[in-house]
Amino acid sequence: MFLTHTTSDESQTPHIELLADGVYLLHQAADSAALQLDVAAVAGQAPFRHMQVKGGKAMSAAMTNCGALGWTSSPQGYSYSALDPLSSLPWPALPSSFALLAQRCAAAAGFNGFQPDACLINRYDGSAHMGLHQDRDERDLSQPIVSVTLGASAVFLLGGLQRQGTVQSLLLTDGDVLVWGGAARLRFHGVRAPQANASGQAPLRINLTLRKAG
Ligand code: MD6
Ligand code: FE
Repeated sequence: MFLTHTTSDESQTPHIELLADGVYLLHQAADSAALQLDVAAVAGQAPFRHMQVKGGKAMSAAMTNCGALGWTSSPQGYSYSALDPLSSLPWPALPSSFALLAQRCAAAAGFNGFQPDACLINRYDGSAHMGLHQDRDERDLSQPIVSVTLGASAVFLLGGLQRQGTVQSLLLTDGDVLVWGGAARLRFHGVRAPQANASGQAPLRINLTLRKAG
């Protein structure tokens, strides 16, 4: 059963849906066009790339980062780093549009004082997807993650605290924001390949995940 409530000021706090303990969906809370311009500027400095995982396979989603820290994967494992391994330069600065949106949405979900220092940007085209995983590389797991969908829709898979077990499906559409913390912080989750839209264009979905990593 979903609980919903709205506040008196829809422009400040969009319709917020409690999906599970610690999982909040803020429908259409993000200004997608503006954020996509900022994504393009970040990608101009730190290009999207397909990172490798242990064993050497490439992830199907292309990734880049902005903020003081960036999440990276390599055959050696996962880590946050201050420098982009492609350029050995710092990651591009976190756009203020990203930080403000994340703070506002986190606060709407009850996480006051969220100060993201990292934003992983995932880009899914064609058949790109992300398998079930936990986000556990951040130092302070009391801090939430704010996740933003831009562009094509995709089915998000919400599992439990164990990899095995039932998984709920949830459609995320352009501008939707998920706030993820508390009892949900270590839940397994993943995302299916993006869905084609009515115009028949090749689907392209961008996902921002804002974190307090350090
Ligand atoms: C995605 N999202 O939506 C992938 N992680 O493309 C994630 O992996 C994710 O949405 C942690 C918290 C929220 C998320
Ligand atoms: Fe994740």
